Amino acid sequence: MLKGVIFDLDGVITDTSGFHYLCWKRLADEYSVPFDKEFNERFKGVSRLDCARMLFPDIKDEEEIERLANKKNDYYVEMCQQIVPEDIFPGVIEFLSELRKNNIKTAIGSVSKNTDLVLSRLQVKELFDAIVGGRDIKRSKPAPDVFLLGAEKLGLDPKDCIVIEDAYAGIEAAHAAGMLAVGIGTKENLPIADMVVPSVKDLSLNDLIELYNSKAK
Ligand code: B16
Ligand code: MG
Repeated sequence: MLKGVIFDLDGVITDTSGFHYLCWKRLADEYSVPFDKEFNERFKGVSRLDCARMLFPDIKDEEEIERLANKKNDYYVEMCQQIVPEDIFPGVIEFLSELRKNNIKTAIGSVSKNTDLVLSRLQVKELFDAIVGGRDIKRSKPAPDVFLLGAEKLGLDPKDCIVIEDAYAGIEAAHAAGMLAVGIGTKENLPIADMVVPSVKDLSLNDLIELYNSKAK
C-alpha cells in the first residue's frame, strides 16, 4: 500500500533549481567556461563538488575544485536570502495537506547541503514528517541513499513510498531505492519516470494511488 511520498526539494517544492543554474552560470562566465541550460540538466540532483568537476573538467587539483564549488555556494546562499514563503510552488501546500489528511507520510529527499536553509526560508519544515538533506548522506543521486534514508526516517518500507523528482539522476536514485518515481517536467527530459506531470499542482493523491496500484507487484 502507498504509505509515504518523498519530495525532492530543488525544482519540485520551489524554484531553487533556477538559483543553482544562475549561480553556476555566474561562475562559468567569470572563468569563460561554456555553460547553458542543457548542460545544467546534468547538474540536477548531483552534489556541488561533482557539478564543479563537470564544469571544470581540466582542473585536477581537488583543492581548486573545492574553492570554485565554495564560491558558487556563496552566490547561492546569498540568493537564498531572498526566498519568502510565497515562493513555494503553487499547489504544494494543498497537496501536502491532502496527503497528511489521508495518513500518507511526507518527507524531503534532497542532496543539497542547503536544505535546512531553503525549508526554513519557506517556513514549511513542519509540513514534513522527515527531512533528509545533503549533510545526512555521503553519496548524492543517482545513488539511492537519500531516499532509502527518507523511508527509514518515516519508518516505512521503501516499496511503499513514491518519489517526486525533477532530475534524471533523481529518478534513477528512486528506482535504485526500489521506489516508483513521478517526474516533474517533460517526458523528453525524464523518459524513465513512471509518470510525468508539469508541476506538483497537476498531481492528486488519486493519481499516486492509481500509479502505485498499477505497478504493484
Ligand atoms: P548544494 P536536490 C540538488 O538538490 C540540486 O538539484 C543540485 O543541482 C545541487 O548541486 C545539489 O542539490 C547540491 O546542492 O550545493 O546546495 O549542496 O535536487 O537533490 O534537492
Ligand atoms: Mg531537484
